[in-house]
Amino acid sequence: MPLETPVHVANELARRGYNAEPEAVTLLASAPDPGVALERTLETVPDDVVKLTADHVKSAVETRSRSGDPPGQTDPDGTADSADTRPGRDPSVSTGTSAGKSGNGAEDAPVETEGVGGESATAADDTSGSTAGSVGGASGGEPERGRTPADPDEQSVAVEGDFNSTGTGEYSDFVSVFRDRYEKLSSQLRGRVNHRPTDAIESMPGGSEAAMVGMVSDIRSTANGHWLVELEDTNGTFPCLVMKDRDIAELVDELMLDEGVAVDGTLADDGAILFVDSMYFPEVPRTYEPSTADREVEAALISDVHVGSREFEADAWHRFTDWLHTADADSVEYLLIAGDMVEGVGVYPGQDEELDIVDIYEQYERFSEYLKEVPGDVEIVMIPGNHDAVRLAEPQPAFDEELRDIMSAHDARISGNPSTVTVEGVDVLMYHGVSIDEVIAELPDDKASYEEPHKPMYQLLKKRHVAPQFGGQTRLAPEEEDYLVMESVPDVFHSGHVHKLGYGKYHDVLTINSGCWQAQTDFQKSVNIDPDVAFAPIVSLDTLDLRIHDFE
Ligand code: D5M
Ligand code: FE
Ligand code: ZN
Repeated sequence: MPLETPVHVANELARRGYNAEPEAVTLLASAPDPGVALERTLETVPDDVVKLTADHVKSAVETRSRSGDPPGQTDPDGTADSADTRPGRDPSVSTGTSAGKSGNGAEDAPVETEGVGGESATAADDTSGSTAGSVGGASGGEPERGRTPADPDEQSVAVEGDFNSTGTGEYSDFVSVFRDRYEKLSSQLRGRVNHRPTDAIESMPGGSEAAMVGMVSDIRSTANGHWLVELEDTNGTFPCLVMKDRDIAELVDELMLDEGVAVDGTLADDGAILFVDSMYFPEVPRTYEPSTADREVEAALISDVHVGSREFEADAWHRFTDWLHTADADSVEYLLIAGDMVEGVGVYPGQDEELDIVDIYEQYERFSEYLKEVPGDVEIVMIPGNHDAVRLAEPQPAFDEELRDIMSAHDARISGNPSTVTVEGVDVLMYHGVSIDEVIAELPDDKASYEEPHKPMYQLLKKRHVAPQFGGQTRLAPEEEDYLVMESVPDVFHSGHVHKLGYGKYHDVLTINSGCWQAQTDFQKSVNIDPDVAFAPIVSLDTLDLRIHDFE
């Protein structure tokens, strides 16, 4: 078998029962004849060795090391990584000049970088000399150097989100999750207004100024075209009227049921209704300053791999993992996968016909094989999505023991959906993204659409909740606490699910929807979903800049 790429080499070694350091794989793949180098190495290593090191390879193969080269650098004949001849592209995402006022939330139009979607995503390759160019392998005289493994002492990753499910689905759980949501969101809104509980407002005289914090329990338009928004707190509900000719009427478009807001205004003469003057969302404070890493290090953010689907793009995946083995990916030390590892079974009607692997466990086994192609020094974190074999209702628990065992090869960190992953000081909120469909369905196109999948995520940030609405498309499981509230502001917000790539900044929070690794399925065709396939957004953790690689 030809061994021209690190992945081929790693696979061949695995087939023969060997594990290998990434550096060893790189050395072999970059040898003049990788096949010969591999044979020679295996002949010379002691019998008890199961993990090949770079030293094993070096002592077996004559490498013509050039002086000054970093360890692991050899003098390949330029055939390394030849599998991919298509350079990735680097749209050089700016740090995104975020704007957007919060306060009364009257407007929030952060100047985000363009979403890459539809046409632009498949536009001609960029030749502007971006770093991504080296994906394509040796281009000209300079031979390509392989990956230099990360120093584990410098890496740090902590994951929060593997909650303990106590919910039983009973009424009392709904009461407690509602109370907890109210507590958490009202504490975020408290500074904005001097609010009173609904029962206190009920006993205030007509004409008084009043403010309240509540969850939206109903939105109706009146006969005159005004908006009647009913807010609920832990004491009861109160009707609030937003007049159609006021600026704030536009905010009603952004409201979703069950989200928490604050309002202030004046009570009607009979005290039975509040005329709203201002409305506030929990929001990301305008003063928010994201944290960054202390060194040059990057994280690749992906999702929706969908292994097991006939449309899973294995070749693109190989190009991605091959690239991770190159010097261009030296600083990519983390890989965060935001759900839908596999295609699953029985997820939608007629799915059987699109399955390549029909057994769910086999799907995870295959996924695990693909994961092995990722260099061993890359720390992986993954959470489930709606195609994965965990309960559908959110928050979704982490994969169970059986699935963890299947996926144990790479020692990935496995957590629930959503989770906050702190990578070298940078908080990345990972949420698969099912509620994004709902935000898009409920809000006007300019606020949320599939073409700009980061914008509905802005709405979630503004509402400080990953899945505001109960009882809609997003299935929510009541737990003692509302784990779906964003109690703290993330530095990076990462989702997938809608299979569209888009990114931008919302009040300085880098927001990314990472696309997918599955070509359009017949089912998606029938519902008009045109996916962005095989992009890898790479975040620089020290600057929060982004480069996007295209492995299609
Ligand atoms: O979701 C991929 C995308 O497809 C996401 O935006 C939801 C959409 N989708 C999934 N199922 C349906 C149905 N039944 N109708 C309409 N749109 C749908 P994924 O989670 O990968 O399936
Ligand atoms: Fe998906
Ligand atoms: Zn999904």
